[in-house]
Amino acid sequence: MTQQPDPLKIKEQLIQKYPTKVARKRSQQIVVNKIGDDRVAPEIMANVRTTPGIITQRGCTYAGCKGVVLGPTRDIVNITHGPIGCGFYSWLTRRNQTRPTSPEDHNFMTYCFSTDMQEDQIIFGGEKKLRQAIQEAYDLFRPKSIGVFSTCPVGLIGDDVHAVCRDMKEKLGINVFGFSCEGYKGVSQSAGHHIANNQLFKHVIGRDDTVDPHPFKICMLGEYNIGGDAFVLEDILERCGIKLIATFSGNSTVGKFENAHTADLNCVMCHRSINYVADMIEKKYGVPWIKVNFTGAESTAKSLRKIAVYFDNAKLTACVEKVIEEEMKAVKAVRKEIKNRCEGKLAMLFVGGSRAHHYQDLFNEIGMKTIAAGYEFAHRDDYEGRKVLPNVQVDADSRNIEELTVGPDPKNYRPRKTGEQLKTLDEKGLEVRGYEGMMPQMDNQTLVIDDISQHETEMLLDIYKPAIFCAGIKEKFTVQKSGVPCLQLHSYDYGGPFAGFRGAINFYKTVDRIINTQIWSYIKAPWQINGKPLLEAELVKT
Ligand code: CFM
Repeated sequence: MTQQPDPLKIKEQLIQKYPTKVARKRSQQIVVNKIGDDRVAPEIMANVRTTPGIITQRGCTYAGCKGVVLGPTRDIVNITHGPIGCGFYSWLTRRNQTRPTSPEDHNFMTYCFSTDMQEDQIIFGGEKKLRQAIQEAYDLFRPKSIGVFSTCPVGLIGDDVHAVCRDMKEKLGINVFGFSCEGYKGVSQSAGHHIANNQLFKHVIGRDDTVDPHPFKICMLGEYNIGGDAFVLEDILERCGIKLIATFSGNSTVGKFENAHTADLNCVMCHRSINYVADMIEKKYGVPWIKVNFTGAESTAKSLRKIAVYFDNAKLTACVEKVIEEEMKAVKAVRKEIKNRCEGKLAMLFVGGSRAHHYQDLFNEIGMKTIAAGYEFAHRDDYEGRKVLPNVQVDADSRNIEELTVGPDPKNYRPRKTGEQLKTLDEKGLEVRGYEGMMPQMDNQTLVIDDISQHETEMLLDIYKPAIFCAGIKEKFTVQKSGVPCLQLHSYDYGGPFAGFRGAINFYKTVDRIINTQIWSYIKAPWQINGKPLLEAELVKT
């Protein structure tokens, strides 16, 4: 690998053109990584408002609530209460896949439901139209549950969606509940995750107490089945002999959420979007949670082993080891070949609130180095680890969002492990309720950038000329115009799955194809490279 430029100097370059106040703020969100022996990361500013005028990658609170957390659930009718512009996004374009188990199984994910608010409702209120929309959806589809999602104007005019939902729940006899997830409510989609978590906990989880007799029951939290990831994981877990009670919320149903509290362990994939549910289930029902990562073959093996250690059963452990051994054979064969072509190349990842971390494992596996990474909307704990939580300032965002007070359920609180047992598990490396965050796992002298701007993106591309840049559809084409391939880690560009062992193989091959194609050398026209035209005409006078 060639010598890299001094990251501190690059940081200065990135903020050079900003007005002083903006530069001061951005300089706290751009950090040169330095992890000491104590594994403590330098402090980064995160989860703060983007300065107006800066082109951000972020989305809105409604996107985080409706699109991310509830959207992937197939049997709930999700109604967007708002103008039709927001309604377009009630159509799930995020590539969450789902597989109904029978023809009777509901699947509403391909539909758009919107109240289509007009001027009339903005002036005189939209509650009546919302009531009609819920009734109409019920008459047409007979769903078991209906969710109502508030967009910005709903908050501005003050419609009481919760009161309407309460009435309609009583009238229709099905579960109807609302979300005050107006787009402006937080600084990003992260606020929407929290709101979604709260309402799922209040209105859904715990409604079905049926306990499956299976001895190894888990829930998967924060796996949204993008590009079929959840299908791969379901297959692995089944072969290992682990029972999946519910996934939040990929390839899942409201019925499964209702029963989630009966599992014996919660495995958290995406910490950012669903750690609240994990915490609340533990407090109310006594189910501990561990952080897992099924992105990367090694990480998948490690996560499966963590689950086996938790249940501490010889048969389960043997089964898990057998599956890992079988799968790793194919992984290693492909990896060896691809590593030859990818080793030492540079990657940058600026994605969401967990993938910028998780996908570094996959790049490591083929010998690529992550030189710069950052989240769009994660919080300090996702960067520096959960141990910073007591020191995280309650910011404007968090103050806006209700913090539920949860205590043990009088009937269903059953601690699955004693405090002593949890301590022993911790010592075995399970990190119960722990998440180390992205920075301690990155090399020193790499750049960690929160809420990266388009300007900074362009500068980074120019300075480092990485082999690959991972981001989303909004960034993709500007990145590629600079001659650097951009892999979308939100929707996988119609590729994937990338989870588990099979997904890892798929990812290695995808990256190999993207970065080793000749096409990136043709971005510039020949005359742009040589500085002079290929053909010259002369005026010939006769
Ligand atoms: Fe979690 Fe997600 Fe992500 Fe996220 Fe997202 Fe997503 Fe993402 Mo796009 S829940 S934080 S809000 S892993 S939609 S499935 S890919 S930004 S990194």
